[in-house]
Amino acid sequence: MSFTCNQILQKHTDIWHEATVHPFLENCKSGTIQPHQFNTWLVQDYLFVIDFTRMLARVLASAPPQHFDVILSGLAALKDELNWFKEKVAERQLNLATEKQPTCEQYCKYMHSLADMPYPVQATALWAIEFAYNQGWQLPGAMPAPYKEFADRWGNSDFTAYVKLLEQQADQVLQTASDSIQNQAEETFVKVAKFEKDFWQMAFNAV
Ligand code: HMH
Repeated sequence: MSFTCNQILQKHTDIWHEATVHPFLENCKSGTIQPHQFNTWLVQDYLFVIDFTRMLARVLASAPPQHFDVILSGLAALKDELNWFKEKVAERQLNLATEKQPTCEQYCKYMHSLADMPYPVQATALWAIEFAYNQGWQLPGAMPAPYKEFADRWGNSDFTAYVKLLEQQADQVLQTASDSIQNQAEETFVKVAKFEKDFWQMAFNAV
């Protein structure tokens, strides 16, 4: 029997809920997040996205050619996203020389380690990472300025469609993967969900 992404998700709805519903996002929605907390998240996420871009490049290198189109569209979107992050950081006069907090550091190392895993595991991780932000920013509903811009970036319908394509690609390769690879994909999903939960929490560790 083979798993699909949705079946993996249905086995782990508790941790997925924690990955996608968090006081950080609720406080953005209510406008009560403190600017320094938001800025802490912003800088850590910019540092994360730099390493995530490298991960996506490695996923491309492992992918079958039929999957290139979707992954290349993701890389093109990241070109725009990295420039946007740079603007947001400049507008807010944030210091990019900031070190990664331990959660961000561990998450980036984990993304690096995925390169040694079979492609179905990498495809599942990629879907889970993007789906966490898609749902996280979408579930609270319309956010006030200046957070609306952030919610729209990952909650918009084009991004939702991209995440759906990532799910289809992962499902396609999971279908013919060995039991052991499918189990690795499930473990990876749980690991990503835990990192995502902890990532939101970093905003509240501000100095
Ligand atoms: C922590 N997970 C984290 N940051 C992001 N920007 C995404 C996922 C989606 O790209």
